[in-house]
Amino acid sequence: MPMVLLECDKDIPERERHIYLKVDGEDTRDFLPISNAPTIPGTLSERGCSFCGAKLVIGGVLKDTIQMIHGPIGCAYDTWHTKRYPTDNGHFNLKYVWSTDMKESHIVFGGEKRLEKSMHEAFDEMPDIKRMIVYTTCPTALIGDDIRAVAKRVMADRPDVDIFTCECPGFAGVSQSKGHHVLNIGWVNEKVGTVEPEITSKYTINFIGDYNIGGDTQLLQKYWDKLGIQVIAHFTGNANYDDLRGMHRAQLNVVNCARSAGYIANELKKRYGIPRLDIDSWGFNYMAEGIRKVCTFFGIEEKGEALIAEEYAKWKPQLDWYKERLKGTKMAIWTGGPRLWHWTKSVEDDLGVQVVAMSSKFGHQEDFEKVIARGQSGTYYIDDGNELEFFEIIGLVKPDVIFTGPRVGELVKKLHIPYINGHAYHNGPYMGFEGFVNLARDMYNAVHNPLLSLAAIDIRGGAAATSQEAAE
Ligand code: CFM
Repeated sequence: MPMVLLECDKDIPERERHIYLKVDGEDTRDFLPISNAPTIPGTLSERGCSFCGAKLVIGGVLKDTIQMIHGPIGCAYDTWHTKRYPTDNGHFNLKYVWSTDMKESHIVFGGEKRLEKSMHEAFDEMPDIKRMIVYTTCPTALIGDDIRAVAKRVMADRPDVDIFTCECPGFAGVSQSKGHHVLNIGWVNEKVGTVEPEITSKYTINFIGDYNIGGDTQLLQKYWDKLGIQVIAHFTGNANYDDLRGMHRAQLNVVNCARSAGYIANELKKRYGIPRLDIDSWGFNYMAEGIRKVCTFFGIEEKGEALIAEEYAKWKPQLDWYKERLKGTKMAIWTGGPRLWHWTKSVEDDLGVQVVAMSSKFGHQEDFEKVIARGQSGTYYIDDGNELEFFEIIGLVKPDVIFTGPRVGELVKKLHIPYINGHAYHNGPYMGFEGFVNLARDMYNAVHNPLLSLAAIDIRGGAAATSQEAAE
């Protein structure tokens, strides 16, 4: 019985088709969980909305761009600075967000005038910033505000500005995954090819699907610099708007997050003939393999080997120190989707950690194919999990640490199980060699920190004094 109906799901038996327990000797192709499908009524999903997938995940990362959210104030606030993607210009993107703050009267009478006014106001207030992305949200899409027409008018009034419009309201798809798609395709349709980048190296790439979480992009940039490879555009970590307009000039697209940005890599291949090379940037084995693949493409293998040797000499002893102490740790990963397949084998190979349960909010079939192929038997693979299922799974597999977001993290804290922010990291970067040592350190600190077990002590009635004495 590879598909699992949990006790808590007995009233929503459809959930059985979304939860898989890998068993030895089965042909897993017969048992892929259903995914990228509408959330089942009765389950309290922790998915995000499509607008969030476009704004929070991809567009909002840009470091020189006004993010104008045409909608009620909550749409702006809830997709602002909740992720940590720093920039080298003082974190402009984390400091500011703009909203048209739609109220009932604008919904009734239309919000285009208000949007136009807000756009001018934003450019006036930030005279150094000349780039903007405008997003529709559910209400402004429903009333039919034409944000493209407004953007055209503003660009006609201000010839030095460039504006991209993203029409992806929250309801556009079953999850945030739809927002990735809309932004990818919109960008390649409208903006790629409109700026000619300056070429400074014989070897050029776009690095796609890396959002500089905790400084990932900046760490990997050191590797590209050492290899003499020019990154024309980072899609979109620490990136300028105009860098991304020059993506058509790269010789190779190197893709990390295939889920959120495989679309643009595929389009660049179709339209401009740029090959796509997928790599994993988390973990020693994977990072080395990724560097080797990129270097082989350009015929600079020796440079790659020298970089890998240098990084191993510097960081491998530290990794091994943690491996010695983390071996056998049981980990759960409950994030969006791709990090499941990026991480499950890398923590196993590099740190001796066993991943016992994985839940994906919005992964597609191809993500489950990858994660189940790379994951272990005896592990649960869940699509679009809900909180009750998480609690039940915890009881079944007893993880020592859970990589997830702050919302579910708060829940597991109540069970006195340590959680690590699997989206924004605790103390990143986590990519690359140095980054994976950081991940190991955070995991070690979480698993060995006595605070959570101390928090489990009921201090009413003098128990605190007793435990204090016991500790002495
Ligand atoms: Fe790609 Fe991402 Fe992820 Fe993702 Fe996300 Fe994310 Fe994620 Mo949170 S782009 S799909 S939509 S690797 S925000 S930086 S961590 S759920 S697994």
